[in-house]
Amino acid sequence: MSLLINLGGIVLVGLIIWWFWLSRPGGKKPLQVSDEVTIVVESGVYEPGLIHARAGQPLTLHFDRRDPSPCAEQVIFHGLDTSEFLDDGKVTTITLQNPPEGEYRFTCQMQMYQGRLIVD
Ligand SMILES: [Cu+2]
Repeated sequence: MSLLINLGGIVLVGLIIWWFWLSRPGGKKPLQVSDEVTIVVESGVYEPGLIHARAGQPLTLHFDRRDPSPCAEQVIFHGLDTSEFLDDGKVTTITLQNPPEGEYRFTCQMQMYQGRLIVD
């Protein structure tokens, strides 16, 4: 009898683990590998703020600036020697040719807007 109860407990624990940690396809969404991403610049955040790309492949980023404040006017890719001015109310496309493997921050010039680019 106690064996059955123990087995039942193990099955229950397994179900709980599966439910909370394994059955979440949505939880990994920001880390989908992309070669083309549209990033909305609004209210102090880049959306999405985390981009996952493949090394050795060109990466095209469309920055859709919806924030008129001067804070949002520039995006800087730290460590990639790339920066660009973003026109208010427009989409600015930046193509990174063969970004090397690594993790890079991209920010506005005052670093209030913060994003991360993972290349591997
Ligand atoms: Cu700023």
